[in-house]
Amino acid sequence: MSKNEILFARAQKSTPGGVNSPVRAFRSVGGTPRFITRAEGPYFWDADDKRYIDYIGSWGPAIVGHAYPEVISAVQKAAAHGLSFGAPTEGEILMAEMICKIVPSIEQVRLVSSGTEAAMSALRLARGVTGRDTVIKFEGCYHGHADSMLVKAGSGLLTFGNPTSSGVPADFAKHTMVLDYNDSTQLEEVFAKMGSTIAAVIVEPVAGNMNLLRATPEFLQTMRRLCTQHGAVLMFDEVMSGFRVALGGAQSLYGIQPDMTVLGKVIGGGLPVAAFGGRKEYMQHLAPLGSVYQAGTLSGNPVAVAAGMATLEIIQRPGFYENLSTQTAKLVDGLSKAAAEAGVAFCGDAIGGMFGIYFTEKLPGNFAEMMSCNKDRFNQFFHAMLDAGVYLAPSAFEAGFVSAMHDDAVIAETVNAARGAFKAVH
Ligand code: HOZ
Repeated sequence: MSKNEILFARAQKSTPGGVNSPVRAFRSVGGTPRFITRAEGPYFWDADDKRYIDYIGSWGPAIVGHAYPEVISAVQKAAAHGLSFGAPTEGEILMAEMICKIVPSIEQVRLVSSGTEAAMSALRLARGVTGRDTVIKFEGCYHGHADSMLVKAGSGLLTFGNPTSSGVPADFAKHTMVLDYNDSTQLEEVFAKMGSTIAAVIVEPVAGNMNLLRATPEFLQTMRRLCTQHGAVLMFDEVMSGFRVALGGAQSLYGIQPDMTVLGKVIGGGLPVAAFGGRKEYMQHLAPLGSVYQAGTLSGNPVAVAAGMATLEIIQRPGFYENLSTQTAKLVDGLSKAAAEAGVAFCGDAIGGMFGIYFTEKLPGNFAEMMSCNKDRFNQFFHAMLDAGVYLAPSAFEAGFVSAMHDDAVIAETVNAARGAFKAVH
């Protein structure tokens, strides 16, 4: 038995499924999860000391590469001064100022510890501000695991959501309406019928949880117009796309200002920081100023904020995003050519440091098209790549992430591995 297998067997005795977050268990692709012992730059190593080129980057945060010296030293320095105070620090002000500067639609921001917490709090605020209960989300978008977001479309248009998880009361799910991503007509119809009851529309403007899927500009523009017309809060969930597809997130690429934004991943630089923010007039409704309650013992944690600030400084250096985008595009290009050489139906997409690979002929434009990609072929490819030392997200429906440390040699090694891996795909 390999050390990974031994650890997995042991982990399952004390932890449900042996993991602390389901996708890590490899259920969708089969096989044994790798237990990671260390990481550096674009690589990590498993318990058997096998090295992998890492394309999940902790599901987004590792944008500057693993164990980046400046980030590590900021963490060490902060840790030496104490781990958590439960009282405010100047570092939190600096981070809030930095976020407001980078993302102009955010006039005020509150720091929390996870994307789930950020989205849940932001939705509560939207409901508190508008005095309305209904929230619209889109099939395939993920906004963390708060009860009201674990919901799938009900049958037929204008019906409310059904829970996707046991333990979510139907009474919670009934306040969430699930519509089709990139379907502006449907959104128009819903607003025409019930616009005055909608508290918020929450969307991943670049979706990263049904693989990578771009919103059409027209879809986001329609959403912006309808929310303004009907007094609903437009909320962009940029936990994945924030500081990832561009410094200013997807909203800067599309040129659309949401009322509120949910952030996570990159702003913590690998430690738990997330945030929600937006229009000051909305944010002023939060406790202690207003009646919408939200709090957290580890919110704005000094060590996590230090890691996040160091990361935010590095990504603002000249050329950072040009390099990241170029390398990500080279990867997708190289994979596409390798697939074509092997005669495998495949395509890919890249935005900034985020990419999607699809076992199908043409780029998927909506959830249904995404779901029709060939999952078996992805799984064969995934395992062949893993054997060759390349770690892709262990699911056909997760996006991939490139770091600033994925240089030409790393990309070439990946594409070379893919040439062999595509041969395993049938
Ligand atoms: N939320 C991530 C998938 N979209 C998984 C996070 C993790 O397992 O670390």
